[in-house]
Amino acid sequence: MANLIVILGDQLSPALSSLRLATPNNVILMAEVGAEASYVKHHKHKIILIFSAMRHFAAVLQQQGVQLCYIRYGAVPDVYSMTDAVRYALQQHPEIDGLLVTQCGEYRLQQEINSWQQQFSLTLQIADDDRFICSAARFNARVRDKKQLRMEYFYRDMRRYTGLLMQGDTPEGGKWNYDADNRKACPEDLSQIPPLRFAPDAITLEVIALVNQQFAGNMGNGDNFSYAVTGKDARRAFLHFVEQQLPVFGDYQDAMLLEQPFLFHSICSMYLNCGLLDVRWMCNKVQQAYQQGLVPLNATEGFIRQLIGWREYVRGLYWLLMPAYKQHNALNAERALPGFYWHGNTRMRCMQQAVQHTIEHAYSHHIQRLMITGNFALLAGLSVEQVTDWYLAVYADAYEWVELPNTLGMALFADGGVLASKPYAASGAYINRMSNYCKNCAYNVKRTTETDACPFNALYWDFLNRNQQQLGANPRLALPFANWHKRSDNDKAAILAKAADTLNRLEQL
Ligand code: DLZ
Ligand code: SF4
Repeated sequence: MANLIVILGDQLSPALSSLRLATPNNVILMAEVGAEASYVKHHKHKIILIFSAMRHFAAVLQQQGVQLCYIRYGAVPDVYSMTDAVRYALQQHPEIDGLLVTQCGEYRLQQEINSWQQQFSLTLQIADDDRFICSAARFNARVRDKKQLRMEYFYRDMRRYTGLLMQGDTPEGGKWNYDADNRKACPEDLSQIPPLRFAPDAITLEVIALVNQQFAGNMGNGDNFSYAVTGKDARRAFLHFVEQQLPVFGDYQDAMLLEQPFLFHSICSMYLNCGLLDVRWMCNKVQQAYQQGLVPLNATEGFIRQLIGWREYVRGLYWLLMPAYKQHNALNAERALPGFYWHGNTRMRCMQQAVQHTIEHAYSHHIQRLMITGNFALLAGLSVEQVTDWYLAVYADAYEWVELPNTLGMALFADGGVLASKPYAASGAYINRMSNYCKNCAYNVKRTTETDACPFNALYWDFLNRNQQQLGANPRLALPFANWHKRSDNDKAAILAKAADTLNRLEQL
């Protein structure tokens, strides 16, 4: 059988399941297409990363002598979508009598792929994406019949399944989870150890020029792109993280410091999610570093948990619950996304920093995403659709399988508690504890109703008050609700008035 094997922009792994099935008469199709580059307004660095990594990956395939059909952005006039690209490739290769694709990471595009069988009257084979450790069948069997799908038990199962950080049946060090040791605020004089960056080569420079021109209005400046675009460089970046940053990463993984966008974070999610890194290889490297005494257990366990626990868990949930999952809006959040999510011009220092880092790097770390931009969106009741589209667009590591559960479920609680047992709502006090932003802010984090009061404070109480019906019975919110009810009527009225005023003036914050 002569298959057309379609490799997508986030499937850049030499051991991809569809490539393992390739035979010499197969043709491989890769395409930079308008539809995928613009279904949300992607950050320039995200497009550059994907296009440049695709071109580097294609160059290696070509060296290996495979038959390759590579469509560069704008090179073939009638090709706008992946479907158009397949039609074009079939015209060029009439000998093709089958289509082969590794399962895609987004429901939207998978639906388009599923239509190809009928559209082109060819057999279509979808190969499992076994770059993930937990198959859909395994995930569904694990969570079936459980009323509440919680990560912790899934994670323990994955530890046993992979044998990572296990001594026989017991977890390394006696505990499954060392998160309690991972929440330290950063001393202000602690300097980040920056991740490894790479000067763009000729291929990347060409892509930068293309993206600067064709996507001029998108977020970011292509000229300061310096991420890895090959598997080899991505592995170098990750080993640098393991040796230099990981020993400190655990302690300060939730901390935020002014003008230090990366602290000790690996930023390797963008490489892993487009296929340049392999999750099993990464976990083994981290475990080896621990066994050699180079990295403490809290950092090792915390990192491995993100990879084999959280990452696999959100992916399983996404495929289990789509397409209905995307429609959830449990807290009826409909307010328009304020402009500062795109330009970063706001006097709220925390927000300004999180958005500025995003504009500069198509990256901000998990606490900036969850507790600053996500928390603000939750408290202000910003439109679930607009917020999820924003996250999908602006982060270089964002594909819907990972972005949607993290945003809609974790940050916005729009799934009503499928993913998280309580909303991650916090006032300015949390941000003040975990960062030095508040000291450098025009607003006063200790105040709630005064002119210079931190906007997060009144919005926090307003959030609880307006969602009492949905959240009032949640045992994990009993204390905050009790604190709200203890307040005098006058206090409550003043706070709610301040919140209403804040919500009316979002663009001026
Ligand atoms: C995100 C993205 C972008 C920007 N461009 C392309 C592209 O031109 N060609 C392609 O094959 N894939 C691209 N992608 C990734 C897809 O949109 C989609 O997010 C993933 O394939 C989902 O698994
Ligand atoms: Fe953010 Fe409020 Fe702190 Fe300013 S005072 S940085 S707005 S939490």
